[in-house]
Amino acid sequence: LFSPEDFEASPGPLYLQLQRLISEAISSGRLQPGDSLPPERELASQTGLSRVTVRKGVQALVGAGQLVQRRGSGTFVTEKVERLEQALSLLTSFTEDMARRGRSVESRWLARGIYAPSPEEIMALGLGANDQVSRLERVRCSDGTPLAIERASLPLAMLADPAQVTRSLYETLAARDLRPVRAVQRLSATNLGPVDAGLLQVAPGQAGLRIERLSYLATGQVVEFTRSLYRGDAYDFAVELKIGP
Ligand code: 16G
Repeated sequence: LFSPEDFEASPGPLYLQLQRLISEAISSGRLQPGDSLPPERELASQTGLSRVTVRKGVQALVGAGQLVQRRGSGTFVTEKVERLEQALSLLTSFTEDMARRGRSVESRWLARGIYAPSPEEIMALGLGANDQVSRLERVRCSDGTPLAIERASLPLAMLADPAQVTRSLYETLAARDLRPVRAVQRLSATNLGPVDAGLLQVAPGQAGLRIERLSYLATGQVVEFTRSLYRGDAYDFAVELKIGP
């Protein structure tokens, strides 16, 4: 990809030069979205730079969102995601939304179990002092791209055994006539912190949408309290408005 001569002529700190060279290779198309970067050790021997300098240059590009690092598999040129238009007025599940688009669904589990509720969960779900909650935390991916982190909490009356949810929460609930029929959703903007950005494979600080959903049965009982972080670069939310009274 590079040679020591690329560095001899140019002024400035070496890691910045490497950062600029990789950036130029991306904008010229020599490195394509999704391409892997040679391993650190190989870049160091190609360029004659130390591994520490290579790491610094690569990290700067990871921080800027031009490269992504996947644990165990290496460093890649960031892929642009196709934006999805999502209707805000329909009470659908992630699985249904993706199926309607003919896209696959993959979920990476972060947590699935029964826990003592946090004060926020107690408030949202109207729990008593000794109640517990079922928690489902997943990175929701489609066609291999992580799109959202979802943290769903349900009273045990709605989901006594969280291990029953293997694919779709709404499918599991529907099988027991507990599918929500109404929900209140709140949206707000956020900059993704390093951990969440890592899970979504984007640069830390990138824009995200925080969505909170409280969903209910026809009886008024709360079914789920879900806090999600959606990638800001992957979604357009759309809603139809009607003239007021
Ligand atoms: C949606 C819902 C989430 C629900 C999930 C169930 C939003 C913001 N969130 O992603 O509240 O828990 O679907 O999906 O729309 P599943 O049935 O595929 O597990």
